[in-house]
Amino acid sequence: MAKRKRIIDVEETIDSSSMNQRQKPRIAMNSTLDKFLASNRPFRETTKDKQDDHKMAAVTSDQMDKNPPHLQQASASHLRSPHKLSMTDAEVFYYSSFLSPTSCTSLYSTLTSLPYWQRPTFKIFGRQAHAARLTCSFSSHPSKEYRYSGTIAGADAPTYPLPIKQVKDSLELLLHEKFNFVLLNWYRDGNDSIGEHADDERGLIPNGSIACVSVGAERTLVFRKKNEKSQVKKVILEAGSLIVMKGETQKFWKHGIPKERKVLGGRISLTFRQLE
Ligand SMILES: O=C(O)CCC(=O)C(=O)O
Repeated sequence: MAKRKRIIDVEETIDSSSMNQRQKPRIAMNSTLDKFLASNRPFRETTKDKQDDHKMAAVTSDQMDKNPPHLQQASASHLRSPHKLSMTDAEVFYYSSFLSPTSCTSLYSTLTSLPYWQRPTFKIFGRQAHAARLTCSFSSHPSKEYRYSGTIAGADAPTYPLPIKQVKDSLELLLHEKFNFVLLNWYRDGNDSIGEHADDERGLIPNGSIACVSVGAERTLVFRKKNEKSQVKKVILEAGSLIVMKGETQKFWKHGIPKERKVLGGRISLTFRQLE
Protein backbone atom coordinates (compact mmCIF):
# COMPACT_ATOMS: atom_id res chain seq x y z
CA MET A 1 0.00 0.00 0.00
CA ALA A 2 1.36 3.43 -0.92
CA LYS A 3 2.59 5.39 2.08
CA ARG A 4 0.49 8.50 2.61
CA LYS A 5 2.53 11.68 2.97
CA ARG A 6 1.74 13.09 6.40
CA ILE A 7 1.03 16.79 6.63
CA ILE A 8 1.52 17.90 10.19
CA ASP A 9 0.76 21.04 12.09
CA VAL A 10 4.11 22.33 13.22
CA GLU A 11 3.23 24.57 16.03
CA GLU A 12 1.93 22.68 19.02
CA THR A 13 4.72 23.12 21.48
CA ILE A 14 3.04 24.48 24.57
CA ASP A 15 0.70 22.61 26.83
CA SER A 16 -2.41 24.76 26.93
CA SER A 17 -3.66 23.00 30.06
CA SER A 18 -1.22 25.18 31.97
CA MET A 19 -3.14 28.26 30.88
CA ASN A 20 -5.34 28.72 33.93
CA GLN A 21 -2.92 30.96 35.80
CA ARG A 22 -3.57 33.99 33.64
CA GLN A 23 -1.61 37.07 34.45
CA LYS A 24 -3.40 39.96 32.96
CA PRO A 25 -1.79 43.36 33.10
CA ARG A 26 -4.34 45.75 34.50
CA ILE A 27 -4.36 49.09 32.78
CA ALA A 28 -7.18 51.57 32.97
CA MET A 29 -8.90 52.20 29.64
CA ASN A 30 -8.85 55.78 28.54
CA SER A 31 -12.53 56.39 28.10
CA THR A 32 -12.04 59.71 26.32
CA LEU A 33 -9.92 58.22 23.58
CA ASP A 34 -12.11 55.18 23.44
CA LYS A 35 -15.26 57.27 23.02
CA PHE A 36 -13.55 59.24 20.31
CA LEU A 37 -12.50 56.11 18.47
CA ALA A 38 -15.89 54.50 18.97
CA SER A 39 -17.59 57.49 17.41
CA ASN A 40 -15.77 56.95 14.13
CA ARG A 41 -17.64 55.38 11.27
CA PRO A 42 -16.72 51.72 10.94
CA PHE A 43 -14.96 50.84 7.70
CA ARG A 44 -17.62 48.56 6.31
CA GLU A 45 -21.13 49.16 7.54
CA THR A 46 -23.15 46.00 7.40
CA THR A 47 -26.41 46.34 5.53
CA LYS A 48 -29.49 44.43 6.65
CA ASP A 49 -29.08 41.77 3.99
CA LYS A 50 -25.35 41.38 4.62
CA GLN A 51 -25.18 40.70 8.32
CA ASP A 52 -22.68 37.88 8.17
CA ASP A 53 -19.27 39.34 7.34
CA HIS A 54 -17.71 35.93 6.92
CA LYS A 55 -19.98 35.21 3.99
CA MET A 56 -19.08 38.39 2.18
CA ALA A 57 -16.94 38.17 -0.92
CA ALA A 58 -13.30 39.17 -0.65
CA VAL A 59 -12.71 42.86 -1.17
CA THR A 60 -9.82 44.08 -3.23
CA SER A 61 -7.20 46.49 -1.93
CA ASP A 62 -8.61 49.01 -4.34
CA GLN A 63 -12.11 48.82 -2.85
CA MET A 64 -10.61 48.97 0.60
CA ASP A 65 -8.61 52.06 -0.17
CA LYS A 66 -11.80 53.86 -1.14
CA ASN A 67 -13.42 53.09 2.22
CA PRO A 68 -10.69 52.97 4.83
CA PRO A 69 -11.56 52.53 8.49
CA HIS A 70 -11.17 55.68 10.52
CA LEU A 71 -8.41 54.89 12.92
CA GLN A 72 -7.52 57.71 15.20
CA GLN A 73 -3.82 58.46 15.44
CA ALA A 74 -2.70 57.31 18.86
CA SER A 75 -1.84 60.44 20.74
CA ALA A 76 -3.79 60.31 23.99
CA SER A 77 -1.70 60.63 27.10
CA HIS A 78 -2.49 57.16 28.46
CA LEU A 79 -0.88 55.63 25.39
CA ARG A 80 2.33 57.27 26.48
CA SER A 81 2.49 55.23 29.67
CA PRO A 82 2.15 51.56 28.76
CA HIS A 83 2.55 48.67 31.18
CA LYS A 84 6.13 47.37 31.17
CA LEU A 85 6.11 43.62 31.75
CA SER A 86 8.31 42.45 34.59
CA MET A 87 10.70 40.18 32.71
CA THR A 88 14.44 40.07 33.20
CA ASP A 89 16.61 40.87 30.16
CA ALA A 90 13.60 42.06 28.20
CA GLU A 91 11.84 45.25 27.24
CA VAL A 92 8.22 44.43 26.58
CA PHE A 93 5.48 47.06 26.74
CA TYR A 94 1.73 46.42 26.69
CA TYR A 95 -0.89 48.97 25.62
CA SER A 96 -4.37 47.63 26.39
CA SER A 97 -6.49 49.85 24.16
CA PHE A 98 -4.50 50.99 21.18
CA LEU A 99 -7.64 50.53 19.05
CA SER A 100 -11.22 51.06 20.19
CA PRO A 101 -13.69 48.16 20.17
CA THR A 102 -15.43 49.64 17.12
CA SER A 103 -12.18 50.01 15.19
CA CYS A 104 -11.23 46.45 16.16
CA THR A 105 -14.46 44.96 14.91
CA SER A 106 -14.30 46.75 11.58
CA LEU A 107 -10.59 46.10 11.12
CA TYR A 108 -10.98 42.38 11.89
CA SER A 109 -13.80 42.10 9.40
CA THR A 110 -11.84 44.03 6.76
CA LEU A 111 -8.72 41.95 7.22
CA THR A 112 -10.55 38.62 6.98
CA SER A 113 -11.77 39.77 3.57
CA LEU A 114 -8.28 40.30 2.19
CA PRO A 115 -7.64 38.01 -0.77
CA TYR A 116 -4.02 37.28 0.21
CA TRP A 117 -4.34 34.80 3.08
CA GLN A 118 -2.56 31.51 2.72
CA ARG A 119 -1.34 28.71 4.93
CA PRO A 120 2.45 28.63 4.67
CA THR A 121 4.16 25.30 4.28
CA PHE A 122 7.46 24.54 5.98
CA LYS A 123 9.87 21.69 5.50
CA ILE A 124 10.85 20.21 8.84
CA PHE A 125 13.14 17.16 9.06
CA GLY A 126 12.36 16.39 5.43
CA ARG A 127 8.62 16.40 6.02
CA GLN A 128 6.13 18.91 4.71
CA ALA A 129 4.34 20.77 7.45
CA HIS A 130 1.58 23.34 7.34
CA ALA A 131 1.63 26.31 9.68
CA ALA A 132 -1.28 26.16 12.08
CA ARG A 133 -2.58 29.56 11.00
CA LEU A 134 -2.98 31.72 7.90
CA THR A 135 -0.59 34.53 7.01
CA CYS A 136 -0.08 37.38 4.59
CA SER A 137 2.50 40.15 4.52
CA PHE A 138 3.21 43.62 3.16
CA SER A 139 6.30 45.75 2.93
CA SER A 140 7.49 49.27 2.27
CA HIS A 141 9.96 47.72 -0.18
CA PRO A 142 8.01 45.18 -2.24
CA SER A 143 11.17 43.46 -3.44
CA LYS A 144 12.33 42.69 0.12
CA GLU A 145 11.62 39.32 1.65
CA TYR A 146 11.46 38.18 5.22
CA ARG A 147 12.87 34.70 5.84
CA TYR A 148 11.73 32.88 8.96
CA SER A 149 11.23 29.28 10.09
CA GLY A 150 12.34 27.92 6.72
CA THR A 151 9.84 29.93 4.77
CA ILE A 152 9.94 33.20 2.86
CA ALA A 153 7.38 35.97 3.23
CA GLY A 154 7.31 38.60 0.55
CA ALA A 155 4.98 41.51 -0.07
CA ASP A 156 1.58 40.21 -1.16
CA ALA A 157 0.73 43.54 -2.81
CA PRO A 158 2.79 46.44 -4.15
CA THR A 159 1.58 48.74 -1.35
CA TYR A 160 0.07 48.37 2.11
CA PRO A 161 -3.72 48.01 2.03
CA LEU A 162 -4.89 51.35 3.44
CA PRO A 163 -6.32 50.09 6.75
CA ILE A 164 -2.96 48.47 7.50
CA LYS A 165 -1.12 51.62 6.46
CA GLN A 166 -3.28 53.57 8.91
CA VAL A 167 -2.40 51.24 11.76
CA LYS A 168 1.28 51.52 10.79
CA ASP A 169 1.09 55.33 10.73
CA SER A 170 -0.56 55.43 14.16
CA LEU A 171 2.05 53.08 15.57
CA GLU A 172 4.94 55.06 14.18
CA LEU A 173 3.49 58.24 15.62
CA LEU A 174 3.07 56.65 19.02
CA LEU A 175 6.39 54.83 19.20
CA HIS A 176 8.58 57.31 17.29
CA GLU A 177 9.92 54.39 15.28
CA LYS A 178 9.60 53.32 11.66
CA PHE A 179 8.48 49.89 10.48
CA ASN A 180 8.96 48.60 6.95
CA PHE A 181 7.35 45.17 7.04
CA VAL A 182 4.22 43.63 8.51
CA LEU A 183 3.37 39.97 8.88
CA LEU A 184 -0.28 39.23 9.60
CA ASN A 185 -1.27 36.02 11.38
CA TRP A 186 -4.87 34.83 11.34
CA TYR A 187 -5.70 32.32 14.07
CA ARG A 188 -9.07 31.08 12.88
CA ASP A 189 -9.94 29.67 16.31
CA GLY A 190 -8.22 28.20 19.35
CA ASN A 191 -6.83 25.30 17.33
CA ASP A 192 -4.54 27.67 15.46
CA SER A 193 -1.26 28.64 17.06
CA ILE A 194 2.33 29.68 16.59
CA GLY A 195 5.14 27.75 18.26
CA GLU A 196 7.63 29.31 20.61
CA HIS A 197 10.29 31.17 18.67
CA ALA A 198 12.43 34.29 18.78
CA ASP A 199 12.16 36.88 16.06
CA ASP A 200 15.91 37.10 15.67
CA GLU A 201 16.32 36.13 12.03
CA ARG A 202 19.01 37.59 9.84
CA GLY A 203 17.48 40.34 7.79
CA LEU A 204 15.86 42.01 10.79
CA ILE A 205 17.63 45.03 12.28
CA PRO A 206 19.49 43.66 15.33
CA ASN A 207 17.63 44.61 18.54
CA GLY A 208 14.95 46.29 16.45
CA SER A 209 11.41 46.64 17.76
CA ILE A 210 8.50 44.37 16.94
CA ALA A 211 5.06 45.86 17.44
CA CYS A 212 2.07 43.55 17.49
CA VAL A 213 -1.52 44.80 17.23
CA SER A 214 -4.34 42.35 18.02
CA VAL A 215 -7.90 42.28 16.76
CA GLY A 216 -10.54 39.59 17.31
CA ALA A 217 -10.59 37.02 20.10
CA GLU A 218 -8.31 37.24 23.12
CA ARG A 219 -5.37 34.88 23.03
CA THR A 220 -2.51 34.16 25.40
CA LEU A 221 1.02 35.14 24.47
CA VAL A 222 3.56 33.02 26.30
CA PHE A 223 7.13 34.21 26.82
CA ARG A 224 9.73 31.66 27.89
CA LYS A 225 13.30 32.50 28.85
CA LYS A 226 15.74 30.72 26.55
CA ASN A 227 18.32 29.70 29.15
CA GLU A 228 15.85 29.13 31.99
CA LYS A 229 12.80 27.42 30.57
CA SER A 230 10.89 27.54 33.85
CA GLN A 231 10.79 31.35 33.61
CA VAL A 232 7.50 31.92 31.86
CA LYS A 233 5.42 35.04 31.42
CA LYS A 234 1.88 34.89 30.07
CA VAL A 235 -0.01 37.88 28.74
CA ILE A 236 -3.60 37.97 27.57
CA LEU A 237 -3.68 39.92 24.33
CA GLU A 238 -6.96 41.80 24.34
CA ALA A 239 -8.69 42.97 21.18
CA GLY A 240 -7.26 46.37 20.31
CA SER A 241 -4.10 45.84 22.32
CA LEU A 242 -0.56 46.58 21.24
CA ILE A 243 2.48 44.78 22.57
CA VAL A 244 5.96 46.01 21.72
CA MET A 245 9.09 43.89 22.10
CA LYS A 246 12.24 45.95 22.12
CA GLY A 247 15.99 45.77 22.63
CA GLU A 248 17.46 42.39 23.53
CA THR A 249 14.12 40.66 24.19
CA GLN A 250 14.57 38.29 21.23
CA LYS A 251 18.07 37.36 22.38
CA PHE A 252 16.90 36.10 25.76
CA TRP A 253 13.26 35.10 25.28
CA LYS A 254 11.06 33.08 22.96
CA HIS A 255 7.38 33.74 22.52
CA GLY A 256 4.43 31.87 21.06
CA ILE A 257 0.64 31.61 20.94
CA PRO A 258 -0.37 28.13 22.12
CA LYS A 259 -3.51 26.35 21.10
CA GLU A 260 -6.44 27.16 23.40
CA ARG A 261 -9.22 24.88 22.32
CA LYS A 262 -11.86 26.76 24.30
CA VAL A 263 -11.37 29.83 22.10
CA LEU A 264 -14.01 29.71 19.38
CA GLY A 265 -13.45 33.07 17.71
CA GLY A 266 -10.71 34.17 15.36
CA ARG A 267 -7.89 36.57 16.03
CA ILE A 268 -5.57 38.47 13.69
CA SER A 269 -2.23 39.88 14.76
CA LEU A 270 -0.40 42.52 12.76
CA THR A 271 3.28 42.20 13.60
CA PHE A 272 5.21 45.22 12.38
CA ARG A 273 8.93 44.68 11.91
CA GLN A 274 12.07 46.51 10.93
CA LEU A 275 13.91 44.82 8.06
CA GLU A 276 17.47 45.85 7.19
O1 LIG B 1 0.18 36.54 16.93
C1 LIG B 1 0.97 36.98 17.74
O2 LIG B 1 0.64 37.76 18.63
C2 LIG B 1 2.41 36.57 17.69
C3 LIG B 1 2.93 36.45 16.31
C4 LIG B 1 4.38 36.12 16.25
O3 LIG B 1 4.97 35.72 17.21
C5 LIG B 1 5.11 36.30 15.00
O4 LIG B 1 4.50 36.66 13.99
O5 LIG B 1 6.33 36.11 15.01
